[in-house]
Amino acid sequence: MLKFWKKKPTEKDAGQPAAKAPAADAVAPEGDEATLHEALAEIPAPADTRPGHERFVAPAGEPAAAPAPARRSWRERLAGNAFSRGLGALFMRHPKLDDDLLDELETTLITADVGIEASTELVENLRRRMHRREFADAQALLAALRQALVALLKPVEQPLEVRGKQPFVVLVVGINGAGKTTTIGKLARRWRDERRAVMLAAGDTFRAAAVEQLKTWGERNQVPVISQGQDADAASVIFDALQAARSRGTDVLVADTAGRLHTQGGLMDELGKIARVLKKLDADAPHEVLMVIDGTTGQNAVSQVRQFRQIVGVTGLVVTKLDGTAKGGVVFALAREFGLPIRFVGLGESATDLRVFEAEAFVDGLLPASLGGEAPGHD
Ligand SMILES: Nc1nc2c(ncn2[C@@H]2O[C@H](COP(=O)(O)OP(=O)(O)O)[C@@H](O)[C@H]2O)c(=O)[nH]1
Ligand SMILES: [Mg+2]
Repeated sequence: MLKFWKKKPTEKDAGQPAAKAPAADAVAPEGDEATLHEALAEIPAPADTRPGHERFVAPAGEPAAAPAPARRSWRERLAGNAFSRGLGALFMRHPKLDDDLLDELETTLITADVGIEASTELVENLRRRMHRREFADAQALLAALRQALVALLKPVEQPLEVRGKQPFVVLVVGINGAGKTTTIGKLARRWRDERRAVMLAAGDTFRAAAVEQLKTWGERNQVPVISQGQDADAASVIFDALQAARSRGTDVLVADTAGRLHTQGGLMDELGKIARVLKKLDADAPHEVLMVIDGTTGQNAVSQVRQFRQIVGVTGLVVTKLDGTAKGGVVFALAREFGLPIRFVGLGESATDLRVFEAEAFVDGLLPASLGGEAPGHD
């Protein structure tokens, strides 16, 4: 039944040499270290050119009055997704209810990154029900699949409430290129639109471009950005930012971090240090450790989360790049494996393309329109 699995290329996992931990003082967790290094090695080394330290604070002006463009629906955003294409084609090709259909369904789910265990579980459950003649036709089977997929995701549909602490500190982590800085920009826009006082901390000091990128988001949204330029100590930038946020009565502080190992110590060291210095000012900070995952990374996403959880206690996930041709199934694999709240999903590159995760809207966006049914209210 799983014969196809062996044929599936593991595009992202194969053939990458493991990166070496550069610093002797890096405290690497035993065992799984290589996996993290592999994940990190996938990311090309950034070109950093601009040393120098400066401090930049964008003016905390009035909220921008630009009208929000009409938001596209989840289904429009998720259109072209391998998941929906696969299922649409499958039921077109094979409308008859039989074991072959279920075998192919399993193939489709695994190909869409749902993960072997979750796919097998889902399909075997449907198979039992089919043999009990619970389904009159393929449509009924699809309805049951929809229900099962929603049930998998419901427990992780837990929105992030940035209340109860002032400032509420969100530490954003994840590998390079996952979409951290972009997500922070989108979050700044969202929370500012909710009339919260937001501040950003440019904690990815490894790359000059990363600091500039965050400043651009800050300027665009009139949100202050605390930075000390490239090569500054990330923990000191974030500590500084928390002090500034406290003195200015900021509601939410969002801190960016570097996504890879660098020469002055390991990623683990750096994240651990950031968490420690924050606790000097607020014993409960960070109040959310938000891990950003590129939704096109496939099953590698699962090992990334495992690694980051060991380094720093991840409390919520954001899955980006689910628009376009992403497979989307990794959301199910993550939900099943970790049960960590999925706070947001990225459905595009612009400021309003970050949605609070909704299990039903997501599943209906993935399923072919004729089968999933566009429930009203999924905007
Ligand atoms: N299509 C799409 N692209 C995204 C999304 N989120 C981020 N990106 C893009 O992914 C690339 C890397 O993002 P960036 O925020 O710099 O990643 P970082 O290294 O983790 O900070 C950029 O080109 C972003 O525009 C998303 O939800 N959809
Ligand atoms: Mg970045």
